Amino acid sequence: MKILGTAILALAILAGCSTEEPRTEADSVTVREAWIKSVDSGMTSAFAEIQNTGEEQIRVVAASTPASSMMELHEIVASSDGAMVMKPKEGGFAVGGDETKILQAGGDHLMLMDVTTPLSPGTDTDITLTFEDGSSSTFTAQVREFVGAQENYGG
Ligand SMILES: [Cu+2]
Repeated sequence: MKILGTAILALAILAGCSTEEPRTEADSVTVREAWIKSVDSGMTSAFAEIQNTGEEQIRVVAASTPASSMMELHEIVASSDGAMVMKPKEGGFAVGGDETKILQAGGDHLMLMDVTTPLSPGTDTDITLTFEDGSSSTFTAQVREFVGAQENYGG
């Protein structure tokens, strides 16, 4: 048992000294300016700046928050009758190496589909983004009052 313990310790030291740590997509991501439109229930949108500090493209494939039972990644497109509607973005949000993707009103955004806890201005809540490689990153988003353009929900 003594010998086995020593072997495991040696392996642990070797692993710790490695300079080739596998880098996940989450390791490359910094999220800034995250906020959510205040709402008591139903649907609302969240926005943020997703910076990719790595050289490889990353891709956000899912999002979640304790404040909503379901979350989607949305884009805004023109429907057949010319109205701007939002819908789930196929393939999620790709962010190129050394690029920043800005999620903002009128463009790509995170959608809370079923708010279960009232989101009041001045409070904040966590949002977790999951990336294509399975890694994830959690950040805090401020809840703010927003009286700008309201998106239509298509479908
Ligand atoms: Cu939406």
